Amino acid sequence: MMKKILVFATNNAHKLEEVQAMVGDKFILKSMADVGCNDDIPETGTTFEENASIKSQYIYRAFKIDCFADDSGLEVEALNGEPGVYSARYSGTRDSATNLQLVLQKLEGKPNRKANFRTVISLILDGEEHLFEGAVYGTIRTEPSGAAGFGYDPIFQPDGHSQTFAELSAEEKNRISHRAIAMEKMVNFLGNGSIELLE
Ligand code: ITT
Repeated sequence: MMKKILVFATNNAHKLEEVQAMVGDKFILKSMADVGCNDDIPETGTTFEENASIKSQYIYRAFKIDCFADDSGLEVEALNGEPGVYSARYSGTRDSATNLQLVLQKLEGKPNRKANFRTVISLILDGEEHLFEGAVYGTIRTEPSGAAGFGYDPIFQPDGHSQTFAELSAEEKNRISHRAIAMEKMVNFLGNGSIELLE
């Protein structure tokens, strides 16, 4: 019995850390750097599905290795789903504090503060693609709060909780997040990681 080796096609160290904590020792997870890839893959799609697919296909084409990618973001109802696929660079920069301030600014005076995080994972296993999705619903606070997590975590309060994602512990966020839901689907699909390999 050998453990499955999967490359996680991300340049986001926070995502890698979260996903590593979720899979534990079920798989051997490799980063792009581990396989010698430092490319910033251009995300030219207009949906999470397309972008997740672009990232995983890029790694598969280059390295012919089983891999997955996550494309994710925050969708705010009163902003017609923005920042959505543009979450990483909403304000034109990658600076999270600037990006979340822009969301707060655009929501000023709007009573509807409903939002959700969404992740789509594209897994390429033996050359075949499989998609997994996860979403978590909540509201946007009026001010950022908390220092854990990354991105828009300080302004997102998941339903059923009184703290933002950035105020919850990593363990708690990783139990309920959009990424946790999508990852659980992928892990179940992979049979909890104990895959028999012939070599
Ligand atoms: P890779 O493409 O290299 O994986 P990225 O940061 O560019 O890294 P995305 O294209 O998927 O990732 O953009 C996701 C952005 O959405 C991310 O930069 C955050 O701003 C936001 N985001 C995604 N998941 C989040 C989470 O769990 N908490 C807070 N913000 C999140």
